[in-house]
Amino acid sequence: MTVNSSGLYFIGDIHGHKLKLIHLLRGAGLLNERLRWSGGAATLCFLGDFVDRGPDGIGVIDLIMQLQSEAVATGGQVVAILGNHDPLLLSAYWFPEHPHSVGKTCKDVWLLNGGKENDLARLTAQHIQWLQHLPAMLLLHDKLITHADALLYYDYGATIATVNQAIGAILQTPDFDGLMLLLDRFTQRLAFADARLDGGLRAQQFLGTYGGNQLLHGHTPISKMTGKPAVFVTQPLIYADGLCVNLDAGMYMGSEGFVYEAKNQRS
Ligand SMILES: [Mn+2]
Repeated sequence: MTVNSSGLYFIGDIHGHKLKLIHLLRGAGLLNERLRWSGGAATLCFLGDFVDRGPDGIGVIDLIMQLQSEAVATGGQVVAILGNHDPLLLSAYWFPEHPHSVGKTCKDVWLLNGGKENDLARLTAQHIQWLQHLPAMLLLHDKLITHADALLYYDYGATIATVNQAIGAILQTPDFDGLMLLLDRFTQRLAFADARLDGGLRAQQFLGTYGGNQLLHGHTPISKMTGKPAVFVTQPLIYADGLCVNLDAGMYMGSEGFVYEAKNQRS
């Protein structure tokens, strides 16, 4: 596939599946055979959840960091936002033995959620700093980007800048209680789902608060919304009267994933 040099591309939750990621990027023309950025001036956005469940979360982060610096050189841009598994890994790194809930430490909870010892062992100061500075939400052209299909962002502010500042402060401190509360709030999902009577209205209000004409998110594997097994999920799920786009293919559940090219809807 030839890359659209002014294109806007998205990839959802990768969860350590680096080989699938390479395959996706190669297929979209965003990565060449030497595994270097070939996206020219295109924009590529990752929706968080780089680690846990799959085999090589640190490898995924390394590749994204590499693409970020290479893309700049050709006028492109690679951006990434914070998932919930990314701060979950940090909680296991900073507070491994700290009690989380009855009889469980932070590290226990991370392991129960697919944490990989191999990722924890390879986590460097550079990775930590990168994770600590990921924005929780972004506006790219006319698209609002979050990891989660959840209202938790309201708890941190009414603008993108205040939300990113508040969540960034928790990770940069790091603030144990704030981190536990953030991870707890990140268990929310399906806030805008068609299964809810008020899903569309909530999506409208969410976009009204933060901006953008469509919300692109990950976090909830599409198969959990449609019942279709993840191995058959090859495209995004557009729902809530077209206001929401779910980009979580469920790569850890067996999907090969997909690259989504957003069309600008400027009128
Ligand atoms: Mn996820």
